[in-house]
Amino acid sequence: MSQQGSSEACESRPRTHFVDESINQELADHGFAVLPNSLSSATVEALAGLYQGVLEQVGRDSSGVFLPSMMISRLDLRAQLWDGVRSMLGPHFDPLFKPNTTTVVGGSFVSKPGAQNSARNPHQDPSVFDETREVSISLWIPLTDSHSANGTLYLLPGSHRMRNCVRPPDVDSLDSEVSTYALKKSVPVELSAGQVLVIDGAVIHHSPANTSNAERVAAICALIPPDCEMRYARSQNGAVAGTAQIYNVGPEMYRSGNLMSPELDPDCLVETPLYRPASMADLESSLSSE
Ligand SMILES: O=C(O)CCC(=O)C(=O)O
Repeated sequence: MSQQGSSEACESRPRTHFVDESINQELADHGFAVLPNSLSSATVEALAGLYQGVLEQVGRDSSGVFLPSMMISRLDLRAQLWDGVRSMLGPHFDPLFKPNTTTVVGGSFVSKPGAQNSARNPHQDPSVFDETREVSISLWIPLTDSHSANGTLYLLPGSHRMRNCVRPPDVDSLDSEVSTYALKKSVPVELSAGQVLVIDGAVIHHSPANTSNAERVAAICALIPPDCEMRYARSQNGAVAGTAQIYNVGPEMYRSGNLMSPELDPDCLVETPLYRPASMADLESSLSSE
């Protein structure tokens, strides 16, 4: 998933629920981890087939920009991708978590065409869970080998500890100094097709332009932590800083709802925290707190 925002500090960081404690520790330390086992080539092909099938229906975009399938306007096709990823990857990933904790809820795809304007700027993912209670993680799985030349992901280790837990999707959660720092200091994660990167949605990440002549597609697997509702953080009319409105919306909105200008039920408003862009002071304290 993609976009941004920033906020009031969360008090302490919860932990993830992998059976393998070394993955929980790596996520706590760095904000990302590569899983020891890859998906089979048959599963990678099936995921690629699912995505291509939908692309054939919506038509190819020739703008050259980075494209998240969450922005596809045909909501039925978005739901098809969401459900397809869930049915293919749920049986594979659910058993990696302790019983009754984290499960696969759905998924989407991101495509980076071979084009100069395909870079994705440093960002944190929008907050879709209460991050004061649970870590929000997703899986990023390239369907072709992913390396610096075709715009693999770069991540800034330790930046997930900034504790800016409220990040509306339409507002940049990082100030420009933090973004510039992230562009210089983030580390590339080069992966073979089917390798699985777990990302804490709060870790700063970006991807440079794809300078190869082949499209780089990745599947994103959305996970739901235990006893968590999916939320939507509405910014204060797009202001850089302000008071957010947090609504419990449930997974259906992310599966097939209008994410650009959602109609939100006032009865589902759960809190109204402050948000603001993270500064270098926030980042420095995050990087120094182990
Ligand atoms: O796939 C990429 O290049 C970037 C993906 C990403 O940052 C996101 O979806 O939040």
